Amino acid sequence: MSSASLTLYELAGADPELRFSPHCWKTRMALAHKGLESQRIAWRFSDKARIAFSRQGAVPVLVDGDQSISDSWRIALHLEQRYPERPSLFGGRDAVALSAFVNRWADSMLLPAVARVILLDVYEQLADEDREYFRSSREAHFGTSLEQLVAPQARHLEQLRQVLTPLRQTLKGQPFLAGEAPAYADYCVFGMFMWARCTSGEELLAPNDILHAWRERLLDAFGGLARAATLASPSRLEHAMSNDPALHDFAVRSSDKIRYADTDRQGHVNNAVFATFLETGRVEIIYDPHAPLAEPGSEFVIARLELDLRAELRWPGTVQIGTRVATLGKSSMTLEQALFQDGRCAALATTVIVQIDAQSRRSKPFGEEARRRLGALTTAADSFAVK
Ligand SMILES: N[C@@H](CCC(=O)N[C@@H](CS)C(=O)NCC(=O)O)C(=O)O
Repeated sequence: MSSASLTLYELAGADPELRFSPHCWKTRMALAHKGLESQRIAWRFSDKARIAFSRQGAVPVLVDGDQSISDSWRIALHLEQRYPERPSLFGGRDAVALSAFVNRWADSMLLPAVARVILLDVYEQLADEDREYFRSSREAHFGTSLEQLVAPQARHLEQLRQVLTPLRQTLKGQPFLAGEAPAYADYCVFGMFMWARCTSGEELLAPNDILHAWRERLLDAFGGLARAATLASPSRLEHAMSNDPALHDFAVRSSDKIRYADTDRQGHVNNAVFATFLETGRVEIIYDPHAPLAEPGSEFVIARLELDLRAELRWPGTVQIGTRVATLGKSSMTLEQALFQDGRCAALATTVIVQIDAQSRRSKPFGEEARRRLGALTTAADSFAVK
């Protein structure tokens, strides 16, 4: 039977070949299980209009002849019903309800647990036009920034491995969740692992984990279909795993719009403007109009500014500024700052600020209140030395 009439819309990253959606992977595996070929179309979050015909805004969307089906579960049911002569996707009628349970479990328990480990990596792989939407929608969903969400990564990895316990116990008695051969229940879970594999450098499973061997078997299934998947670009991964600080490492976070006028003949933000962005972050601490840090008769002056330019800032966009107190002396403090665009660290800076007497112009010790407030802005993160 020809299957040329099947078209699958799949979520893609900045690299159109990077197809990482967990739900789309369920459908990829389901199509392969049925031995069906499809035309695969890269889709991005900002491309809602292209799937408007499906009357909803998420992928996968499968177009089968004149029918369009959205939602990976509904697609699975459709494939089973439409192609009954091909291998059963569920392993028989009775297994449909149990597979539905596994799918719900994977979506409601496993997906959030994986998200807490990889969601910032996912963000790193997205096309620029998708980033703001992804960040704001996912941050609203989880009620915290992407950086904060994934911050206790070791703990989240531990929690994820706990969530996987019933799968491990099941696989002690059989090679696949569905039994002797893989079926849709396996693909529901495997989709989550493909999501991580395609976007993140994080290894979710220890090599001696029974699930590791199960995942290997599925990577090899259907001629190594999943193993051949395009993976995250090494440069983006490298960035995500670099030792650069992240915005969440800073106690004070601000942002500035990058203006066209900030760019120079080289088309990037001019280096002198970096210092102005840093100032935006510092004044949030020093010149809060409702609670000025300087006591009456006192002012702050900069004694030193060290700036390490690490990447370009580009118009249009927004720059995020992280600021923290590194050390607090008698009348001076050292601030550490970093600039970020789209999660990428563009500059590191260290500034020494001295409190002076407005009249005598000489240094003047901080009062108790200022010391308390500045003390609260230090972070446990390792200090960086600008070189
Ligand atoms: N229950 C749906 C979930 C589909 C879904 O959430 N897809 C994501 C990609 S992984 C999406 O397209 N989201 C659109 C959006 O967030 O606007 C399914 O199983 O297909």
